[in-house]
Amino acid sequence: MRTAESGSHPPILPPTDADWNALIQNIRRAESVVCVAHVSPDGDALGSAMGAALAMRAAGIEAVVSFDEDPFVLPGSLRWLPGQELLRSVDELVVDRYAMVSFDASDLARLGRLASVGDKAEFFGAVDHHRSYTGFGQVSIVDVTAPATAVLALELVDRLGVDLSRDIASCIYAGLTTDTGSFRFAGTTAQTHRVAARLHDAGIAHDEIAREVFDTAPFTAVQLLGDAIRSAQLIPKSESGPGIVWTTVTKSQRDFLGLSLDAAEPIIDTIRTTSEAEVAVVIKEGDDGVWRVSTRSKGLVDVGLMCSKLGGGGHRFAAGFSSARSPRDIIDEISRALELATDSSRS
Ligand SMILES: [Mn+2]
Repeated sequence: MRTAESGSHPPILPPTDADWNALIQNIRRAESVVCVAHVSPDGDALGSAMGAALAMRAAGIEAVVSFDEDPFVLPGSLRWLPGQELLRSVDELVVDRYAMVSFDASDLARLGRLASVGDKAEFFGAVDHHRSYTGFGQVSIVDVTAPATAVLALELVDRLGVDLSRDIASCIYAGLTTDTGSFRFAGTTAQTHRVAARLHDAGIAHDEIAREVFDTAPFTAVQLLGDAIRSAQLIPKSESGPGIVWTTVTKSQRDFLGLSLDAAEPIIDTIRTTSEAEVAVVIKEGDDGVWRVSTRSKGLVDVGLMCSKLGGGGHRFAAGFSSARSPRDIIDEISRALELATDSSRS
């Protein structure tokens, strides 16, 4: 039973000027800065890290970008990102004295092997917007109201006193458009659109970015989506729980089509359109045989809270966790967790 400590996270306060000054000071003082995205990096993690590193370079600060992935390749939807000459794999990082700043990672486990690189850094800062952020940074720039870490990365660019170049703006926009689902998710505000307007003014090609990030996939990925849709199941809404639509993507299905795990990432966007379901779940088998569980909520259920109870994390509307159990067991576990959530929201 894991219900007792539910919701006991202390509130995370938005960053103060003192926090920002501490971050900037440590970045400027460093011999070099390693900007880090979380494992299985998405547009927000990589766009933020890349945009920040490009800005640091423009400010005359030595900076590189890293994330822990083997093989060390960008997800297909992000291969257009500017600044890729700054990328270094964990093994390629040859730095003696350095500062490290993580972007969009809520806890150290999300950094993979780079967590220990952070331990040895002279300074370890964190920029994030997850409510589940654990406070691991010496300086934490964490705003849980920010729709994307990229918004905070843009403030970092400004506070470095760097002009917003088209390349930097494109990286920031990658993060913004990813985490807002093209400005459709609830976290999008008038301020989000003002940020987007600034990025437009900096010369980004928003239509090309949208096509790369959301609307481009090889035919094999379309076939994988077809497989996932065909095997999707609906657990109807009941007294005790919300409607859940779920499906699985096995390693053998991917292997047959020659696809890596990130090719399965967009499947949930189609599955979650099911009108009878409040919650959508896609259970994807990694190359290591461990299942990566992605969840989405339409708003009644806080899947971020649910996933953090199941060992993962995320936001109210989008969250995930990993599990070595079978998909059937995983979906049972989720159903039970949602029943509990429904009970407690009534009481
Ligand atoms: Mn994010």
